[in-house]
Amino acid sequence: MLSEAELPNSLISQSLVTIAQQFVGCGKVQEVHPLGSGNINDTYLVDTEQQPFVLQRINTEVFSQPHQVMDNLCRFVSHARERLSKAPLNRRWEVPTVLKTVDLQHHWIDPQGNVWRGLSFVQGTTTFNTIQNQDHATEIGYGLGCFHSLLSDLPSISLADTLPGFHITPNYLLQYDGVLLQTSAASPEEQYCHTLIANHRHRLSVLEDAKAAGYLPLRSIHGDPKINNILIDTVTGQAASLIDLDTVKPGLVHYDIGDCLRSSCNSLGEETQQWQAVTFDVNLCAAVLEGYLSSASTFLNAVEYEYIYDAIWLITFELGLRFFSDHLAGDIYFKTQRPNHNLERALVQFQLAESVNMQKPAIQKVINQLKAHYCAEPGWVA
Ligand code: GN1
Ligand code: MG
Repeated sequence: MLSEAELPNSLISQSLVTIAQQFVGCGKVQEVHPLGSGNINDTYLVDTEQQPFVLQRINTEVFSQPHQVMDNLCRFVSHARERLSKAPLNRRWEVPTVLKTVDLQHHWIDPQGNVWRGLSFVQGTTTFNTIQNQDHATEIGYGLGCFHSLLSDLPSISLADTLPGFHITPNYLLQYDGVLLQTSAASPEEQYCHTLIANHRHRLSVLEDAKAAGYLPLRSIHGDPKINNILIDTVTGQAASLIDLDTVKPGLVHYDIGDCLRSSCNSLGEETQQWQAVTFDVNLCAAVLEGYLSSASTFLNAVEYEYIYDAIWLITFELGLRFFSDHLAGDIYFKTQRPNHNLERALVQFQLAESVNMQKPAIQKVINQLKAHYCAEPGWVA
């Protein structure tokens, strides 16, 4: 049988229409277009006679238990809906709907074993790969804070761990060490990455150590709240929803805070090829954190504030390490568009982490000021 890459485009879109039809029953699917720029799943927008919807093929190489991914997603959706119906927000906030198949299932398995799901498309919204301005930054932060706050009373134990090891930085270091044993001569850029990892490897367990010591609680988190997963209302400019809910599972809110800040405070974006020009913008960081805490201060405890700086540096560095290890391993995890793509992405994240490192006093000052304003509990020093 031909793989998808070998099929003519007309046949691919024909089979996508057939797959999409599983989620619309008697309504007719008109067209299916690729959507977004995800590195893991395949995502499409489906035009139908009625509402458009989002069709996704779950990457089962990454998510080996797709049923659990869907169970977590459904649990999140019903919990967030209930919260919003009991205590409505005074602004727009959308929780996507999981579409049922014609057989009333929350996913569909095609004859090749691919797992597909349908989700509602949130109308009147857009996303950005790079930050637009300070107001956008505040809304990005608010969106994450709102999401965390809706999940703050969903015990993390009620969600399955659908991606063991995700954001456990010491595990990524072990994987890097394993790949390193099998690699030969390094280019100057690769050598630069190796040196950075050697310089910082002693710092990579900071969040896991704090978790193991009981300082930081496991919560229900998003896992991947990067800038382009936060939908912005096209009229008001306000955050309206978080999408890409595969990694909703137990974790530290710090993974999310770090991921949100590393993706929104780098004005050149994570796909830039000018890695040496990448910097971390502290003013944007202040705006994102202000927006975040305006919603998240209701549940965030004093100790959690103490690890925000560490999270910003660590999750940035961690993504550099993940991209670099994948480059060394032959690009087996993240989708790539060109040779050395994962190396370029790694350099961007490592440069960003260096910029965070150099600006530690300024970033910590922002966090301290926000803590003084938002945190009611007494101080605590880690
Ligand atoms: C992956 O597929 P996408 O783009 O939503 C990755 C994230 C990374 C991100 C970097 C499950 O997310 O952790 O931060 O790429 N998701 C997974 O762009 O590994
Ligand atoms: Mg994702």
